[in-house]
Amino acid sequence: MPPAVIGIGSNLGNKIQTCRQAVSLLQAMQGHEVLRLSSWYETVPVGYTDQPVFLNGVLVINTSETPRSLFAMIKEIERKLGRKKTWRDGPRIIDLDLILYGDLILDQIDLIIPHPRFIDRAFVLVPLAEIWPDLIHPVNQKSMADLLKQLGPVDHLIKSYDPSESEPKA
Ligand code: PH2
Ligand code: MG
Ligand code: MG
Repeated sequence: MPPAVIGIGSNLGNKIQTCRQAVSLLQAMQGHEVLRLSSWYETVPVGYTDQPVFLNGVLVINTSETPRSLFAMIKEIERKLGRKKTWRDGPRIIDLDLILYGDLILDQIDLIIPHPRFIDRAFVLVPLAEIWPDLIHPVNQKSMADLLKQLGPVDHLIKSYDPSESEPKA
């Protein structure tokens, strides 16, 4: 079963609650096992900036699904949690992105793996390097720790909740 990395983000509603619900639903998918979960980070919006701060984290699961069917399952979880269509990079109640799927390289019109922008995004690289620093990027062969170093100094990103905490800090 290849390990898949899923990026989780939310910047509308009760962010921590929705992110945790997403983890529960991902955990409950048949044929999956959660291997690692990062801390949750408050992050400034990248791209379209005039919107609330995000809560971001990443999860590693073992999957027995094909990349396509895993992708369909995470889109279904987004729908269940109330995701509505807005605009590109716009605000969302939940965003689940398939970042990596083992060392698979896939380039299709609606699904590109590895996620094409994640190595430029501290809100994915910081939590991923936290839980799996020596994971190798299948295209450029660099580790997550090295990719994070390459990104340079990271600010505007605050560790907010530990994955083991059931309730948010005051
Ligand atoms: N997601 C985006 C665009 N910008 N910025 C932050 N901080 N966190 C996100 O999850 C995020 C973003 C597109 O999915
Ligand atoms: Mg996204
Ligand atoms: Mg997305």
